[in-house]
Amino acid sequence: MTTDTLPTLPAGVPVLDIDPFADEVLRDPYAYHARLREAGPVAWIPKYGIYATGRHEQVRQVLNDHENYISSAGVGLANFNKEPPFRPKSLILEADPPNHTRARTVLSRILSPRTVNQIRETFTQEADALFDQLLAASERGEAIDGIKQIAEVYPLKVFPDAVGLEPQGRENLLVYGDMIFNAFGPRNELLARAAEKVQPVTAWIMAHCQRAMLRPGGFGDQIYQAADAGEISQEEAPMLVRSFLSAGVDTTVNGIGNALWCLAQNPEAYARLHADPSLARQAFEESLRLESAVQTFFRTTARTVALAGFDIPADAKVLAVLAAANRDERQWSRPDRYDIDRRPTGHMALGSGIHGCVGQVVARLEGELVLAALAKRFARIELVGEPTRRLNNTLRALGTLPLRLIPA
Ligand code: 4IA
Repeated sequence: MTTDTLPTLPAGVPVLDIDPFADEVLRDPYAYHARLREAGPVAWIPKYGIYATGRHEQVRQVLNDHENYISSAGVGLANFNKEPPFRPKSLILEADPPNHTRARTVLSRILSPRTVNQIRETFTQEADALFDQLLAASERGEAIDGIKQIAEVYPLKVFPDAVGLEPQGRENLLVYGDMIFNAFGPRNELLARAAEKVQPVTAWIMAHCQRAMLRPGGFGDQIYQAADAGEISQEEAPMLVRSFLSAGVDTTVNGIGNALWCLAQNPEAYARLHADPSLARQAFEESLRLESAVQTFFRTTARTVALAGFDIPADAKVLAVLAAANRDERQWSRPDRYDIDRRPTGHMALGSGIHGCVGQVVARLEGELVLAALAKRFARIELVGEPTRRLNNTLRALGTLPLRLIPA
């Protein structure tokens, strides 16, 4: 029968006896994703007392129903109705309308398509400068690490520059991101190890959310301008800068790293991209679908809600496996294939609905420019060693990607 601690399991919901956050599952999640989709439109995971969904239709439904599936109780495993958040809640991610709407309005104006027109030239020059340098190294016959030397350096340069951060100390952003994305999962070893490193880093992050640390005119300063205009309060401004620093780096680092990995494993796709670098945007988009940097997100039910005919009780945690939806055979033909001629519209890698990635125009710009700069200079890219993984409760992340870039 029911207990006080475990949520009630509604009759008929298939049970999936697996730990989605175990090392071996995180290392190779796709067999688990297939089991989750096969189990049914929604499944119960006893280890954590949560529901999980991995089919495209239901993931989409959950993410597009923000009244029944709320974010203010946290978008990780922790239920903020029952335990305090590990850091003050994000004003945009961990919020529902109407509070969410105010924050979202400010951030979406700062990260608008108009902004992209303004930053595009600088972002392009930075990509060209990086790949000119990599071309010189390749001509000397040097192998490179695609993670350290491409996927990390580029976003760590262009995005904090645009936010208006000083150059020193940016490596803190990666440590902070690693912790935040682990903290959406359970309190396992991964989180414990990330949390060890984080105290001085959190202090650094919060200090750099202050207006005096932000270049006038940058994205960060524009948040303070919105506070000056009365759209948000002065206390909310540093918290929204924190959202830039939380969500804007690790995501694009791993998005770009995973795209490089897709291309390194698929020489025919790379050859097509090299022949026509205008495919860069599509190639990046398809890698978002196939190797989604943000693999999962939780929602919390606001009331009893019917999902695919099953009643999910109020205040239950529902795991939306974005990466499983992105390989659902009900939605995609040959879902496990990296096909840069596919138009993967409707993938869930950037979320969907009112919480869909607010920085997506900037994220896509970075991905496109990196792949285009690469494709223009190099005829082939070759894996010259086993890539290693950096396990994280939420992110699909490589630690190293040994590559040889062969000049055109
Ligand atoms: C925030 C989902 C992920 C990209 C994300 C992480 C942190 C925040 C927003 C989004 O701190 O607001």
